[in-house]
Amino acid sequence: MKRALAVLACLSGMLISAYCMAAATGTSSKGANPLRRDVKVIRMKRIEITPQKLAQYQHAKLDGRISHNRKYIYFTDKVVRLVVCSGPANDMLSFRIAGLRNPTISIPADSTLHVLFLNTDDDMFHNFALSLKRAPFPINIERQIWVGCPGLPHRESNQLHGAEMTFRLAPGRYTYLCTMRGHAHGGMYGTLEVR
Ligand SMILES: [Cu+2]
Repeated sequence: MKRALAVLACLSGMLISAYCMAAATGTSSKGANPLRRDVKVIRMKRIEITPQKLAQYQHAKLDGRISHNRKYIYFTDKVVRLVVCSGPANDMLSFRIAGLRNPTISIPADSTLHVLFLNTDDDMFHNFALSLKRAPFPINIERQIWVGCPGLPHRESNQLHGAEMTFRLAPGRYTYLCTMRGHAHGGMYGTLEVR
């Protein structure tokens, strides 16, 4: 009897720890989603701009420091502004930030992150989203693993579609990505570090 009780206690302990682990990694549908805990969306607004305005945004002063190898942008201010565009025609499944391809962005803890995402592509929908998941990404991205703007239409002759987003993030390592089918899988993602 004692042995049976011990086995039972051991089994229930295993079940409880398995449940706790699933909750922590967000694999349980009942557990809290860590993404909701770590990423707060303060503001999200769709905008439309003219191509003339695009050049202004793209050449706006960058407060961050670009590394010599042009792979990182390091911010020290508590207010961070990023202008993020979809890649050029010969590299559509990528982002451009301050002219860099999918750079790693590093921002301080307790900062407010303003992202202006602009779809500069002329034939594909793209979006900008944040996730706790890391590459490699599957072709179809589950809705519950990201927060960000919906897919924005490609540019028209005199109009570009964009979204202004403001986030507050817990310290950690995030991925910014495009969640359109096959895009992150094809390389449309980068790292965002909150240190
Ligand atoms: Cu995309």
